[in-house]
Amino acid sequence: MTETVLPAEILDAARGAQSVAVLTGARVSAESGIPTFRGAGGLWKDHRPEELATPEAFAQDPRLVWEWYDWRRSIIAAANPNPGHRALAEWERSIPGFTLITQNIDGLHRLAGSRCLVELHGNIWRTRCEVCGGIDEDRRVPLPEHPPHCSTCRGPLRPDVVWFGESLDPDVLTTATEASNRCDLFLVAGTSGVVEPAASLCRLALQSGATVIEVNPERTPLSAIAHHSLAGRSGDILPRLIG
Ligand code: BJW
Ligand code: ZN
Repeated sequence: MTETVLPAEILDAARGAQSVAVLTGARVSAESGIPTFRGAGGLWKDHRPEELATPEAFAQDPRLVWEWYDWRRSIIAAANPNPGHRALAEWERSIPGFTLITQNIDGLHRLAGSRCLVELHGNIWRTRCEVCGGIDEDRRVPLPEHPPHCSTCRGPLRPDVVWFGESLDPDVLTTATEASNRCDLFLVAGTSGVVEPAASLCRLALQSGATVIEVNPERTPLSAIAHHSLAGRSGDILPRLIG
């Protein structure tokens, strides 16, 4: 495979940054074998992910939605962080101000060693009770029932993730917004840049004067506003950009 040559100007911007915010999306984890939301291989039993990741789908058929999440949990449980995840974890250790904002719910960034991490859309290993609101970590694969039930009040549990039409946790969004506003370099990798409010973090960083670098083999709505678009796979480009 031919490697994209990384221009010196971009390498200097990445290596000279003092305050960095990174936004990652599904494709950073796809290189660990995790199916993505959009594009090839996204279907599960003829269902489109966008139709399952909604409160309406869960209200209508909680068993179906839980079966989908259980299937994804089984894939994620067997997956390992890839060079893209590891490069970002290493970068965090060498930069004074670093925040990794991820749309991914799989926990692979933490497994790779990232600590200054904001999980915008929640985490697939947490459950939330529909009755008492209690949040718990539950790593059982498969789960014994669909839906599983709360150990405190026996109410039905849902995955502690953010579905379409639901608000993001305000504290999580504030942390992500502040990091995007104060960084001097904003790197966006492996996301289609169509889901809000995640995509707007990139615009915020731009308005605050940050240099924006995108890593994606395809063009996205963010390509037009980024200062630099690197066409390639995150597992290939990130280790060379940062290393
Ligand atoms: C590679 C590669 C390689 C290939 N290396 N790259 C403003 C305008 C219009 C609509 C809205 C708006 N504000 C809010 C909305 C509504 C909605 C929204 O954004 N809709 C759009 C689709 C239009 N947003 C919401 O509902 C959000 N809530 C909210 O804002 O509340 C207030 C509100 C509500 C309603 C109206 C107004 C305000 C919540 C969004 C929650 C998203 N949740 C999900 C599911 C999480 C749980 C789960 O996973 O089960 O999050 S949806 C799904 O999309 C998931 C992902 O995190 C997210 C983003 O996907 P991502 O990461 O971009 O993945 P892909 O697959 O789409 O893209 C991969 C990319 O990688 C591609 O570009 C490839 O080219 C590239 N690639 N190989 C690097 N090797
Ligand atoms: Zn409960």
